[in-house]
Amino acid sequence: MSELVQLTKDNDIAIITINNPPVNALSPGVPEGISDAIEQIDKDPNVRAAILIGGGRTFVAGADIKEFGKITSGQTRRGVAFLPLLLRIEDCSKPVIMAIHGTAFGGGLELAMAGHYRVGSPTAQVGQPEVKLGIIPGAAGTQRLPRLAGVLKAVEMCAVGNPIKADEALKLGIIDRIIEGDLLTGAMAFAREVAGKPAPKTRERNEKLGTPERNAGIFAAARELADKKQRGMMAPVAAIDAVEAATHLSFEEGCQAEQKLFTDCLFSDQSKSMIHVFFGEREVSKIPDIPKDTPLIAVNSVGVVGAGTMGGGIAMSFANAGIPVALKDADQAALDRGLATIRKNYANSVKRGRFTQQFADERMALIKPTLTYDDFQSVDMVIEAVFEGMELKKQVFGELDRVCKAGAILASNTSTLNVDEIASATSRPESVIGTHFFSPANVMRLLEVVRGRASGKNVIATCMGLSKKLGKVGVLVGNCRGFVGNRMFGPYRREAQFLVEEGASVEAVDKALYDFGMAMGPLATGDLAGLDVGWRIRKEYRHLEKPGERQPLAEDRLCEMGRYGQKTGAGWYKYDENRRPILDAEVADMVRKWASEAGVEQRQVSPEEIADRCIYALVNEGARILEEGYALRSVDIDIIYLNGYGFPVHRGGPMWYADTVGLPKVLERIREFQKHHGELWAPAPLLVQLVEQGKTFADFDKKHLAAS
Ligand code: T1G
Repeated sequence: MSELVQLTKDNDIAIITINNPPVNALSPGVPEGISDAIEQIDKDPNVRAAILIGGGRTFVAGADIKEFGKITSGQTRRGVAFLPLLLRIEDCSKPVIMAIHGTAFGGGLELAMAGHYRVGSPTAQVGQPEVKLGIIPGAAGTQRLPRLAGVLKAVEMCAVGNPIKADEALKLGIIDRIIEGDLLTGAMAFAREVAGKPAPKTRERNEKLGTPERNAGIFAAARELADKKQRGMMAPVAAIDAVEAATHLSFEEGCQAEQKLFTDCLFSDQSKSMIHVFFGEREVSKIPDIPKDTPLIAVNSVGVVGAGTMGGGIAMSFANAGIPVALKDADQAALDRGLATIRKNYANSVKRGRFTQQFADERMALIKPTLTYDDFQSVDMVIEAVFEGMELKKQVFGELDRVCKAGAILASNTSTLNVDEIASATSRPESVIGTHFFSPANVMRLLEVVRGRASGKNVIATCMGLSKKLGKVGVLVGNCRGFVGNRMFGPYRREAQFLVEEGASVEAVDKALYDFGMAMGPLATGDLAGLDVGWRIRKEYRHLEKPGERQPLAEDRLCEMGRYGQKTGAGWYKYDENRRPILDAEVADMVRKWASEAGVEQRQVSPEEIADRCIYALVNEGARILEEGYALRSVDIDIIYLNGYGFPVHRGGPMWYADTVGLPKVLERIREFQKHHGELWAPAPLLVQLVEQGKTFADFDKKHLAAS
C-alpha cells in the first residue's frame, strides 16, 4: 500500500485514511493506495463496511493541481486512472462511507460521491471549483452531482464553482448526515447502521435528473448567466454542456462527453492561465528576505484618518474583520457625511442579502467617529486616507508621530506619493509603510503594501498578514511613483487617449478592451474613478514631464470644463441619472479639434491595434518595474492587475498574457509602435534581454526564486 494511504480496522469496519498534507490532494500514490485498500476490503470476509476519511485538516481538496502542467506537457505517468477507481469504489461489495471534514473539493467531492454514503462534520464544505482553474470536473462530477443534488444546483456548482456548506449539502442530498462531535466515531456508528444492507450507487440514481422541459429552462438561464458573469471563459460553458449531457445520455456516455470537454479545457491557454493565478495568489505572500516566522505586531484596533470615500471603505474593511476602528475627520460635517455613507453601504448589503441586519449593526458599532487625534493614543495601527497632497500627508504624519504609541504601524493610503518622504515627517520611519487600498475599499480585493526604505520587516509581515484577515490579497511593491498598479495604468490610459486623438472613437477604444476581457474600457474607467484625480496628480508632478514628450490632450481640458466623469454627470461620456453612459458627440468633436490643432494625423484604427497598444503599454512598463525591482516577480504584477484593475483572469494577468502571446512577438509589435510613435515606446531592456535569451517572464520568476 502507498505510504499516503493507510488501511486499518476497528472490528468489522475498515478505515481508509488519506495522509497527503497539506490538503490531501490526489497526488500520484493516493489513487493507487485507495485502489489497493478497496481490493483488500472486498476480499476480507470480516469487514462489513468501510470508511474513507482524510487525515489532518481536511478531506480531499481535489486533484493535485501541480500535476496538471505535467499532464498537458506529457511528462507524467498517469498512475491509476481516477474515473475507473471511482467505479471500483461504487462497485465494492461492502458499503463505503465517506467521512468529510474541511473541504471536499473537485476530485475530492467526486471521490465522495462514488461512496455509497457521505457523512460530514458541521463545518465541512463541498464544491466543484474546477471552473476557477479554467477546467471542469474530470471524474464524473458533472454526472454524479445532478444525480445527488438535482440538475439546478449541479449546474450552478459546476459552472460557478462556489462551495456549499454542510447544512445545505445535507438538504440537497449530497451528504446523508451531519456528525456533531468526533467525525470518525460518528462515521463508525453510521457504518454499523448500514453494514450488510444493500447500498445505493450514485450512478444508478436517476430520479433527480428532471424533465426535458424544466431542464431546458435551467440550462438556458445558466448559459445566459455565464455569458454575463464569466465573459469569454470556456470552462463554465463546458461545465453546463457536461451537466446537460447527464440529463439525456447514459452515465457511461455522459462520462465520455465530460472527458472530452474536460480535456479541451485542460489543454487550453485559459486553464494554464488560471492555474498560474491560483498558485500566484499564494506565491505573492512569500517575501524572499522576510522569513515566515518574522514576529508580527498584534493589530487589535486601528485608527483611520479621513472619512471620505477611501477612509470610509477602509474603516468598513476593518470592521468587517471584527477590528474596532476610530474614524477621524477634521470637521463634524465631513464625519457625518462619511458615517452616513457607511450606514447606507451596510443597509444596501443587508438589502441584497449579503449581511444580516445583526452583522451590519455589530460592524457599524465597531466604527467610532472622532474629531481628535487623542483617540489614536492606544491604537495598534493608523491608516491615513486624506486628500492626495504631500504637504497635508506630512502634517498628518507629524501629528501621528506625536500621539501614537511606540510600535504602532503608521500607514498611508497614498496611491502615488513617495512613502519615504511621508515617513520623513516622523521620528520613526521604521513604523511607516504604504497600504494602498482600491476603491471601493470594502469590496476590492487588492492591497498594495508599499515598502519604504526604512519599513521594518515586522511591519511589512504584519501588513501582508493583515491583508488576508481583511479578505484581501496583499502584494508587496516598491516605492516608485504610482507604485506598480498605477504606474502601469498611466501608459495604458495614455495610449487609450492617444488612440482617440488619432481617430478611434471613444466607444471603439472601450469596446476593444472590453472585448479583450477587461471589466471596463479605459475611458469609462477614468470616468468612474474621476478624471480630476489624475488631473490633480499631474499638476503635482508637472515639473517631472520631459519637454517635448507627447501628452494626452483631452483629460486636463475636460476637467477644466468641470467634466470629472460620472460624479459630475459628464466626462468622456455623458451620464443619465442612473449613471448610465451616453455617447457624447461634443467630446468627439472637441478631441478632433484639439488633435488637429496639435497636428495629430487622423487615420483608421483597428480594434486589434487598440488592444495591442493598451495591453503592451502595460507589459512594457511592467517589465521596467520588474527590472527595477519595484515588483518582486512578474506574477506579483499579474495578481495586482487581476484584483485591482479588472484584467481578465482567464488571461492570467498582463505579464503572463505576454508570455502566452510570445515575447518575441510582443517585442516586435512594441518596436513597430516605437517607430511610429516615438520613444515613449522604447522597449524595456528586460523585455529585450528575455527575448534575446529565449526566456519568458515566468522564467524570470523562477530564476529570481532560485537566487533568493
Ligand atoms: N493541488 C495541489 N496543491 C494544492 C491544492 C491542490 N488541489 N490545493 C491546495 N494546494 C496547496 C496550496 O498551493 C498551498 O501550498 C497549500 O496547499 C495550502 O493551500 C479530477 C480536475 C483546499 C480550500 O480547486 O481551494 O480536482 O502555498 O494556502 O486557505 O475533477 O487550497 O502552502 O505551498 O490555499 O486553507 C480542484 C483548490 C482541483 C481546490 C485550502 N480543487 N484549493 O485553503 O490553504 S481540480 C481545487 C483550495 C480537480 C477533478 C479535478 C484551497 C483549500 P503552499 P491554501 P487554505
